[in-house]
Amino acid sequence: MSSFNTPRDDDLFLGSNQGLHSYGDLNQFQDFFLQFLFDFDHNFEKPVGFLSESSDSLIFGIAACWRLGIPFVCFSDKASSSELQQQVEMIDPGLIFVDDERNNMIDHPNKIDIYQLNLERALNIETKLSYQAKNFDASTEPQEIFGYFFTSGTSGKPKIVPLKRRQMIVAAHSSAENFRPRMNHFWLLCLPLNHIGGISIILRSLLYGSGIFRMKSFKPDRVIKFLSENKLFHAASLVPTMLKKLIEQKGFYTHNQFKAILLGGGPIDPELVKACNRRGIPLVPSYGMTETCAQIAANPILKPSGTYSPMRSVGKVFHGNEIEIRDDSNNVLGLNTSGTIWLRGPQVFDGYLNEDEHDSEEIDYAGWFNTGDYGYVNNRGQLFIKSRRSDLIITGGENVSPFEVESTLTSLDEISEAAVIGLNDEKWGEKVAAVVVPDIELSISSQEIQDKLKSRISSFKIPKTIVQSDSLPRTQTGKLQRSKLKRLFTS
Ligand code: S0N
Ligand code: AMP
Ligand code: MG
Ligand code: MG
Repeated sequence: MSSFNTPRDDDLFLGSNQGLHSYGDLNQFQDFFLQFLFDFDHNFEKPVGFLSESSDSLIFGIAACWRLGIPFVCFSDKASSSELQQQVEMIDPGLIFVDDERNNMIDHPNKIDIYQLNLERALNIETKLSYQAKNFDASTEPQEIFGYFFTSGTSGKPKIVPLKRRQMIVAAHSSAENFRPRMNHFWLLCLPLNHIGGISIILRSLLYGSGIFRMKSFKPDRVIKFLSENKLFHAASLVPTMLKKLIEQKGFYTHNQFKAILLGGGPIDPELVKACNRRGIPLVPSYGMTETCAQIAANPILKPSGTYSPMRSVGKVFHGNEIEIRDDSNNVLGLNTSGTIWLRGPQVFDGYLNEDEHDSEEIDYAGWFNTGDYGYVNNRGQLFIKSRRSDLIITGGENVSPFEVESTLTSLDEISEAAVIGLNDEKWGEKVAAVVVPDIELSISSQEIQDKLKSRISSFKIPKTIVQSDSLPRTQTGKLQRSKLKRLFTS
């Protein structure tokens, strides 16, 4: 295992409303976990799967996988049964650890083994390692892949991003230049654990021997209570929707309560940055994505007293990684000129799973990755994000493919055509909205449509606004004119 700091057994690893756990507990759990995998004949060629709400057991499981060099995959606890089915079939894990609530959610043709992971039970058992487990040498031969992550492609079908250990280590190191995690100090983890933003918090802690404080879900009043009671709070990773909610609360942030908030996962409203600046809240606005192991560009900690206030920039791309801004013909553009953002370097993934490197649409022959985002770099090397080129919707930090929602809508008998877009929204940044053409003979209300979608797709993908129309705006050749859809919501 690569580590920048080696924690002692009594250093704190994880806190939550269930109590505190030390690195010694993690050592003990790791033995239990490994022996469990051997006892149940896990095929180490396949990843270990997790399907659970955020819990101490889940964090220990992920941490053990990292330390043992075993690849894992975390399924979203918000996924519908059919979404899960598709994802499990795509990735084919060796076994899946589930929580109580999700015990019966997976039905797989190859009959994957399902187990419940119970941290407390594991910590109360003394594990005797078998000969095989003792000789499982994680420190010298970890697998190259650290984990697999689902990301919503614009086309509708999710894509799988395999991230490597060496890429994650570089990413953790880049982040540490800003945050310098410390032993026995906590990083607040209230992001879900199926995305890289949440997983990165665990990784940074393991590498720096620092602690995590876990909240099952994001509740602003609980964050404030935690802050007021805890002097060892170090940092938090939040998406803009969360931070907006937090600063609306009374009593959030008194001087020097923490080092900074890492803000990412979607477009950052400059007004939000200004509001934090005014109130003295130290912030690190960042830019990153699954494919770059989380943040790949970030500002230095923005303090109101500092002279550095590039309100709209997401900062400079981290050392060792390269950026190019290109036009539609792939010509590299100069400074201050907007175009598509391409990235390359030690934090950038090598390609989607099961995608032939020779006909990858996103990665070119020289290893450059097309982010699909649009922006420019100024004379000082600071990156500015202007928009996304594709139709992907980012709502509250979750990505939604309009095509996936459209095909789910038209799969209903009552709907013959559908078009889905993102509308600007105070709370979510963007919210999912749909125009539907109902079947001539069947009628259905917006509420009924939303209800019918609930069992089919994750709730954040369900359109919050639905208008019904006789037809969709199309060109003469029948192509949908997305740019004309927004009007239908204002009239
Ligand atoms: C924002 C969150 C917490 C909102 O969820 P919550 O609290 O459940 O919402 P409610 O207000 O209680 O729900 C009301 C209704 O809204 C639906 N809903 C829930 N979430 C969304 C959403 N995102 N968009 C639209 N609607 C949503 C609910 O279902 C409910 O509906 P009904 O009442 O009908 O049931 C939650 O969405 C959340 O946790 N979001 C964050 C997701 C995330 O982790 N995003 C980041 C992904 N990107 C990355 O990981 C790469 C970038 C990155 O690494 C990073 C990101 C952030 C910070 C740091 C980094 C880093 O670089 O390290
Ligand atoms: P994901 O891989 O799901 O995390 O999505 C990453 C996408 O979020 C990026 O490709 C961007 O489109 C968007 N994004 C992340 N950070 C920012 C930011 N600071 N400003 C604008 N868009 C962002
Ligand atoms: Mg993505
Ligand atoms: Mg239909």
